[in-house]
Amino acid sequence: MKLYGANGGCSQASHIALIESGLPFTFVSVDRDKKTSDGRDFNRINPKGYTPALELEDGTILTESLAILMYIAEYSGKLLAKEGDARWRTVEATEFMTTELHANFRPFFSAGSGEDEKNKAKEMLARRFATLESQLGENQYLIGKDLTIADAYLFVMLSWARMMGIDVPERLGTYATNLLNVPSVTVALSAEGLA
Ligand SMILES: N[C@@H](CCC(=O)N[C@@H](CS)C(=O)NCC(=O)O)C(=O)O
Repeated sequence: MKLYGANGGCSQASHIALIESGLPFTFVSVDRDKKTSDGRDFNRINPKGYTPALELEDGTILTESLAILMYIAEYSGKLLAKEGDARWRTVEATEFMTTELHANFRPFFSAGSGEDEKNKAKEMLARRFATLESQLGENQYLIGKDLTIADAYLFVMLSWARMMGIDVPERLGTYATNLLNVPSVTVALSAEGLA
């Protein structure tokens, strides 16, 4: 498999998940001009134009973070409980992050956004992070005792918050710092030139 991703982008969650899964894959980075690190036009690979995109063994392309993360989990048997409450809580939390959390970072990545828009987004992010903090409680990982696809995504969202100078609840800050010691996270950051 091949993962197309942007260094430090939301695709990093899929990158961490792939490393953690142990499935064989190569990482191809995509720059702002939609050129891949091996010199191709990414828009021809994924006409949606955004990362992540996962090239499967049959050459087809799977897009959308939630689908990619679940695919990785399904094929590796890791990062997502096979059944029961933990499975659905993981999917619920990951969807919450790919939509409700991610969307509120958009003003910080868009050159045309004003302070008012950014402040509204900050307020919403604070509410979203508070929800996740209460879900985390005193636990090491968001759901259950093992790392899941939800943790991979939350790590990226917390990195973005740190990069944009957005405050996060203390327990989430500690959680993100602890995740920096997880080998799959370290390897992904290093491969993306962010170690
Ligand atoms: N719905 C997509 C959104 C992916 C997305 O927003 N990717 C961003 C990077 S975090 C991107 O590639 N943006 C560049 C663009 O849209 O041109 C998903 O959940 O995977």
